[in-house]
Amino acid sequence: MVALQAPTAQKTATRTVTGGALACEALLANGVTTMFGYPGGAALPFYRELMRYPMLRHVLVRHEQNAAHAADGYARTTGKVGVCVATSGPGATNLLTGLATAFMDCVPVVAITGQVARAAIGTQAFQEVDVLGMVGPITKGAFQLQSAAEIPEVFARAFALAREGRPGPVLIDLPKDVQLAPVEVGGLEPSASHGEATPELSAAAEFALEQAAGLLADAERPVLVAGHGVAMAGATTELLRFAEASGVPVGTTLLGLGVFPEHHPQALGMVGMHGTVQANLAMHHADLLIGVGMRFDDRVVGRPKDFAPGARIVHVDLDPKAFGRVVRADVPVLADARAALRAWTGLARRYERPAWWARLRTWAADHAECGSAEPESADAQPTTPEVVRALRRVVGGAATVVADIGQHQMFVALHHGFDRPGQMLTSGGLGTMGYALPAAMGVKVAEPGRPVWAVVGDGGFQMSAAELSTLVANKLAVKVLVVNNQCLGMVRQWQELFYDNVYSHSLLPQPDFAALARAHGCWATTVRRRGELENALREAALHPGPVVVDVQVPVEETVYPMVPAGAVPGDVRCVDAVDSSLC
Ligand SMILES: Cc1ncc(C[n+]2csc(CCOP(=O)(O)OP(=O)(O)O)c2C)c(N)n1
Repeated sequence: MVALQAPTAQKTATRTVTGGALACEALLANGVTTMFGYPGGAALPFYRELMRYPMLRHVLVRHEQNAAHAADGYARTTGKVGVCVATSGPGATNLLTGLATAFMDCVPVVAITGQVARAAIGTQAFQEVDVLGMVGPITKGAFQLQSAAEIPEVFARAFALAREGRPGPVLIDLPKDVQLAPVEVGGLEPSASHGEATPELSAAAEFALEQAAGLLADAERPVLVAGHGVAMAGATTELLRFAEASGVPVGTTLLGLGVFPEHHPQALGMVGMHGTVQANLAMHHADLLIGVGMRFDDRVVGRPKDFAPGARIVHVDLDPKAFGRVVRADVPVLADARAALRAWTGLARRYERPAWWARLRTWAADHAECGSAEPESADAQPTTPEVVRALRRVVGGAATVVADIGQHQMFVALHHGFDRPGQMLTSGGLGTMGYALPAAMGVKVAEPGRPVWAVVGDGGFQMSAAELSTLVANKLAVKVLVVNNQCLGMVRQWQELFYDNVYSHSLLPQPDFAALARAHGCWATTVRRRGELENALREAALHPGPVVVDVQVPVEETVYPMVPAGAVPGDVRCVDAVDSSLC
C-alpha cells in the first residue's frame, strides 16, 4: 500500500467534487480519452460520475479480463497508456490475467479497481479481496487511495510509472468511501506532454558501444536479433540504418516481428521455437550475437548453457535486470534502443562477409518450403499456412493482425510477412489464450480507420467469444478469423511429438461458430473447402461491421520449423514427426 501526502499544487477557483469525479478529472489530466471496463457495487460512485464526463469514452466489455486485454491492445497501438476499470473482488481478480499479459510484454496499462470502504477492509467484507497483495508480481506498482485529496497525485504517479523505463501495468485501488468523499479542488492542469524524446546515452553505454563496435568489426559470423524493445523505442528507422551500415543479418523475436522489414535482403525472419531455420541456425553458429530490446527468453534460447556456443553476446536493453538473466551478456549496453543504434551506426563499417551470407542463404533456400505444403484439390480443407497467406493477399500490409495463442499464432508469425511495427500483436510472454479478440477490439477503438483482424484458434475463440456482443454494440468492425482445427492444436502437437500420441483432453467439441456469431449480431460464414477461402475472406473484408469467418482446417497439422523444448536453436527441425532427424 502506498500512502501519499495531499497535493500541494496551487489552487485557483475552488470547487467541491466527489473522489469519483476527481478520478475522472485525473484521467483526463493524464491524457486519457478511452477506457474499457465493467461496473459493480464498489465501483458505482465512480461510474455515476463517469456519465458527467462525455470526453471519457467507456467501452463496456463482457468480462473484465477482456477489459485489460482491450486496454493492452489500445496501448500497443497508440503508445499511450491503456486504461481498464473493474469493481472489487471478482471484478478485480478477473483483471489479473490481462495485467500479467501486459506485464510480460511491457505494455503500459493503468487498471482502476473499486474496493470496499476503508472501514471494511480486512473484515472479509462482501466482494473484498486484497488486490494489492495479489498484483505485486504482475504490476510495476499498486496504489490504494486513503483519501480523495490524493487522487491527482496518485494518478499522475501511476501513469508516469506505467510509461517510464520498462513500461507495464499499474493498479489504482479506489475504496468506495474515497470515491464518495467530497473534496475541494482547484483547476486541474492537463499534464504537459506524454511523448518522450530520445534519451541520452550514458558514458558507460557509449563505452560499451565502442567495445561492441570493435567486436562487430572483427566478427566473421555476426547476427542481430531485434525484439519488442526496438518497437517500443520507436527505433525501426535506426535499426534499418544500422543494419545497412554494418551489413549484419537481422532476425526478430515473435514480438519484434515487423521491426525489420521481412522482405529486406538482410532479414532472416523470426528466431525461437518456431522461428525460421536460417534465423535459428544463424544464432547457433554466430561468433557475435547482438540482442537489441529483447529478453533472450527460453523460447529463443532453449538450453542456456549451450546457447550460441561460439558467440560473444552484446545485449542492448534499458532494463538492467535483463542482463545475464538467461544468457551471459559479454557486453551489456544499458540504453534505449534508438539512442544505442543511432550511436553505433556512427561507429559502424560495412563488411560483406560472403562466406557467412552463403551459409545463411543456403539454409534459407534448403528450407524455404518448410511446413507449408498445400493440398492439390480445391475440395480439400485449406491448410493453416494457406489460410494465412490468403489473408495477407486479401488485407495487404495495411491491416493490424492480432494473433491468439497456439499453432495458428505461429503459422501467422511464419507465413504472413510483417514489415512495420505494430502490424502483428500477440501475447508473447504470457501466451494468454483468449487475448486476440479483445485486444483487437482495443486496436479498433484506437484506430477505427485501419482494418483489424483477430486470428484465433477454436479453443481461444471460445474463451472470449462473448466480446462479439461488445463489437456489435459499439459498431467495431473487427474481423475474426477462426482457424478451426477442432482441437487444442498446439497441445495436440506436443502430445503427438512428446507424449506418445496420447491425445488427452485436447480434442474440442464445439458449437457452430457462424451460428453463434450471428446470434451476437455479426455477419458470419463457414469455409470448408480451399476453393471457397479467398472469396470468403474478401467478402468479410468488405463487410462494414464485425464478422466471423470460421475456416475449417485439418486436425492433424503440425507447425514446423520447431526447436524442441530443451534443445538449442541449432537443433531446429523442419520435418514431420515420423522423420525426426535434425536439419
Ligand atoms: C489461458 C490459457 N490456457 C491454456 C493455455 C495452454 N495452451 C497453449 S496453446 C493451447 C491450444 C490452443 O488451441 P486453439 O486455440 O484451438 O489454437 P490452435 O493451437 O489449435 O491453433 C493451449 C491449451 C494457454 N496458453 N492459455
